[in-house]
Amino acid sequence: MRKAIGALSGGALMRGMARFSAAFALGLGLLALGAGAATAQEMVGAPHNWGLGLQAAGGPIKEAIHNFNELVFWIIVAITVLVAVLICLVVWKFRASVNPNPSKTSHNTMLEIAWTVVPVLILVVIAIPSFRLIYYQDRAVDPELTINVQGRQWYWHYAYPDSGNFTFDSYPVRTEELAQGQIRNLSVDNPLVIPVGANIRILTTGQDVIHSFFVPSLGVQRYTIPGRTLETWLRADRPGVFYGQCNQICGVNHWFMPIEVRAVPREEFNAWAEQAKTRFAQGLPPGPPPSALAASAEPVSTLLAEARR
Ligand SMILES: [Cu+2]
Repeated sequence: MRKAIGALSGGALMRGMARFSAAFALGLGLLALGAGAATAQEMVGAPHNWGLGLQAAGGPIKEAIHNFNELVFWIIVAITVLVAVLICLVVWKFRASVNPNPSKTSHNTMLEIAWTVVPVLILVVIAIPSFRLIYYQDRAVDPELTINVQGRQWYWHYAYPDSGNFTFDSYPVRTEELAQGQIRNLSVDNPLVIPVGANIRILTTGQDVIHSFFVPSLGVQRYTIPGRTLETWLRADRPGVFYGQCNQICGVNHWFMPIEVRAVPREEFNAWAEQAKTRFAQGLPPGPPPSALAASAEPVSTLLAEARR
């Protein structure tokens, strides 16, 4: 009888395990499917509630920033742990009850050399990748396209000298006019449209005061200074929408300068640039890229004309 029960429970166990592994395999399959869908989906580079750490990377510069951030983070953790352990050790080992006569030591040459040299070495370890990152961000290597970005009180002015030399202004969408999928104080009427995978040179200037072109998820930040042209570059490695803001206090409507970058497939970019060129000749704003229209059913804000008044 006991044998029969054993065989029965053994069989049940085998069946249970088979069921579990089937469910596990199904779960893995679904996960893989989900991941596939996620990569095919548009990325949204924006802050989110309860977010910790840096925004996700939409391109190579931000990935380099992530790597550098991780290095510095673990160095900070190691130093903090070391100092905390040393403090605890000293408090415990040299407490008054077991150490009634305190030491009168005031110098220790070897120790002093060590606590000078070790921090210098740590700074060198941080400085090398830090400078490498600065120079990586500084210049575009073989850019396919140049976009001029001008900060103005209080909106952005973009020019595409390589794609038909059209220009347009970019203003935030009002809260009451937000379409589905748009973000308050971040979505704009005329986004900066770029082709996915292209190295894009960004040249910044300021018209009136110092502004700053800042898109965290693409790892871009450059001041826009009147009378001066600064260079940087960006690349989006997947389609998506990447938000930023002017991050230089530039006056009373500083908040009114969000940035929206839309990365679209190259053919779509070419079609959009062609359309923008034609519309520019007619005195019209460029209009959104087709994928942005598909994402929101409602027409794009008409804020531009109103904001100019
Ligand atoms: Cu500004």
